[in-house]
Amino acid sequence: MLRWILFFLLTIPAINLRAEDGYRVWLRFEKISDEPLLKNYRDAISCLQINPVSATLKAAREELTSALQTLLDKKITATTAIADKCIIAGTPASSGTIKQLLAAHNYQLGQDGYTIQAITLNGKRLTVIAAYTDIGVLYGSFAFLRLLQTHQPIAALSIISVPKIQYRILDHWDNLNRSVERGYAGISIWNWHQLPDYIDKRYIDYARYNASIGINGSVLTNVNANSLVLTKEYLIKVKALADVFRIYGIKVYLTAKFSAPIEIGGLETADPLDTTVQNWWKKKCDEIYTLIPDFGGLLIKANSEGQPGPQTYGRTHAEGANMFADALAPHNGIVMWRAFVYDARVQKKEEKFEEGKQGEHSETIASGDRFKKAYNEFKSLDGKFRGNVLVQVKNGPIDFQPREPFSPLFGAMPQTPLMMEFQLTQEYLGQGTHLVYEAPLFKEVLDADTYAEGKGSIVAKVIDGSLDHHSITGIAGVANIGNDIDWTGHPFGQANWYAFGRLAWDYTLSSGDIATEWIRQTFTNNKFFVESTKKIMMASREAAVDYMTPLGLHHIMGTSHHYGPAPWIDNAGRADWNPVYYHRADADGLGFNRTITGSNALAQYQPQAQQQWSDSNTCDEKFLLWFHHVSWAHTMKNGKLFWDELCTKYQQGVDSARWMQQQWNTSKPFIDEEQFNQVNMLLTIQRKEAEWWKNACLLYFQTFSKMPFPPNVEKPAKTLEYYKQLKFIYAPGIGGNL
Ligand code: BDP
Repeated sequence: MLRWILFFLLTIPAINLRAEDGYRVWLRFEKISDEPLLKNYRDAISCLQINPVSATLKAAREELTSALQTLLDKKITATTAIADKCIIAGTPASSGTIKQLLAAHNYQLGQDGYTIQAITLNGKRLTVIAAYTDIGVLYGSFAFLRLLQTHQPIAALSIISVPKIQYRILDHWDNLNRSVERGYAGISIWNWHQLPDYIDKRYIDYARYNASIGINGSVLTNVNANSLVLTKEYLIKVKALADVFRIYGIKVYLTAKFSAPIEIGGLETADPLDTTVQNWWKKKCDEIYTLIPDFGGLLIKANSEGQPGPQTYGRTHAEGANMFADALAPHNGIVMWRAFVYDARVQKKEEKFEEGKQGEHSETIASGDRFKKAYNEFKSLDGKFRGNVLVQVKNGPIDFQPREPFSPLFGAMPQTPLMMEFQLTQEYLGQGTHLVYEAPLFKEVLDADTYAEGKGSIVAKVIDGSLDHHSITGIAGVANIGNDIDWTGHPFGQANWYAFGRLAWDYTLSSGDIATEWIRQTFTNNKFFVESTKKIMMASREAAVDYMTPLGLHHIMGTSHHYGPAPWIDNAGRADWNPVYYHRADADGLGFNRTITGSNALAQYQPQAQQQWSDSNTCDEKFLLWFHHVSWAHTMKNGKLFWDELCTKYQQGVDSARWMQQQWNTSKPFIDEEQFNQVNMLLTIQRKEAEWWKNACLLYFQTFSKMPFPPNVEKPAKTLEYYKQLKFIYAPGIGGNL
């Protein structure tokens, strides 16, 4: 009997007992499935020489050793001597060979860059991963593993890679009670209660994953800040995280609440020009740096959505930011000062704006368009910020909508380093359940031409400092990470995290190539699967725009939780929280007139940039309703009536969502069943919600257009009243601070 059991156990094929749960994200390092390629890699790699003189180099060694072992299914020996077929990784300080090599070639690698070279030295075939810094070596090691995981040839490698942007940061909107504002993947991964003594393995994996895509900073807390994080009790916890992240080149940052000197410092004011306040922040920063010598700096949301700020004391954003800058400068810390502003003072004008008539170009209207707020408040402050301040600007003028024109600030503050803020978490893109690949959205903005210094002054060149010769540069992504087993809730949310890191490193990479890389590492290198999944990803953002907000519609989702369509809402707390404020549907037509006959927000752009949008007949139709109130009978470029085109776009969005699911169904044989099913269920939700968006929006807009649906558009399943009465009081994503 025992013999039979043994026989049975030994002969059953290796079964993957643990289903793929997504925890390992794109760093799975499964055995190379392509036999000839596996042989080829095995022939080329047999040992690893890396002198672990620092914790970071030790991490690089561990990463390479364990990944190579599983990828190649072969023991890789660590050597101190240089042998044939060795990978040699290190810096001039850790390796004599690398010192010679770098000296001979004079590679320009900067602080974070690396080179990977396949060379022959004294008759030995070697793969060299070299950098001037330890973190560069770690980045190079991950890049090399990426090549293997994506089945690339390695025999003739000659790569030099240097990041284009210096600060590549994830912003967590995580609260101290572990709720996550706009988070759809569980609660916060920071377990403040257990810190500092309990170091969750997830902290290490978080750092590894980020390092593998070049992210080098993490803002741990919500922009709607809680002063408590700046108390000693919490700073000790922050230090514990910093100690873990440091090894992987990740600096920690915190959000600072402007009123902290009052709330936790016992002062009576937080006025930035008051010396007691200034001294309080200086002491606070000294305290932070005593605990965390490489602390990154502070991110501040001020005078926006109820947050206190310098304007509370009659001071400017620059005066506020500079107070922090002065406190951080002795420690080489930076200030990230957000330009996402619309404060209470401005609100009164907005109320007047509601009373004003469209087309009446008065000062009230001019200042009432929320589109114009950031520019109006910041433009005049250009050149007034200290050298260690970055002004962090959201990609668009309103708020992370499925499609926005680029923020006009990007072409307007040449003397100030501007930092890009993207949102990875899908607050306005189907939240936790829609597959929306965001790289095309990021690229669309980065590639947009501001014309600030003539043609070719693209947003990316503003951000990377090359346009205006800035030496500090940054880009931030609002994280989509939570404590769900797969980190992002939706398995494809990981692609947005990945793409953000890759583009922060090199914005010239294409969305398609990044998708391909990610799919190969995350799922499989199977050609059919890769191509088919890439098609889904590449179509997904446009699909979401079409079924939610086509032709330049924006901000028409449910109030507060921002879930689902609610273009009819007109009773939210302030004018510019209401969808009706943004779409302006009436008997004549639809859209927000931001031309000279309306709010004239267009004037915030350079003349050449304005031109592409200023005339409703020539305007790029993707942005039509951002800038024009067009009549229902307006003739589109394809000759259709605007109303018919609007209906058709919504229908196309629904059709695309259906197509995405059909396409996904063809991939069933190629991946883990559980993962296949998981995505399939999510695609069902996405399809249903796409239909819901189309039906609700078209029925509502039809009450103004009074026109029939064109024949190609499916009749809505329910009545407008039905859609209007839907309530979602427990929709996810609303943080504890709201
Ligand atoms: C909006 C979010 C809100 C954030 C705010 C911000 O709805 O939760 O606090 O942006 O960026 O998109 O400050």
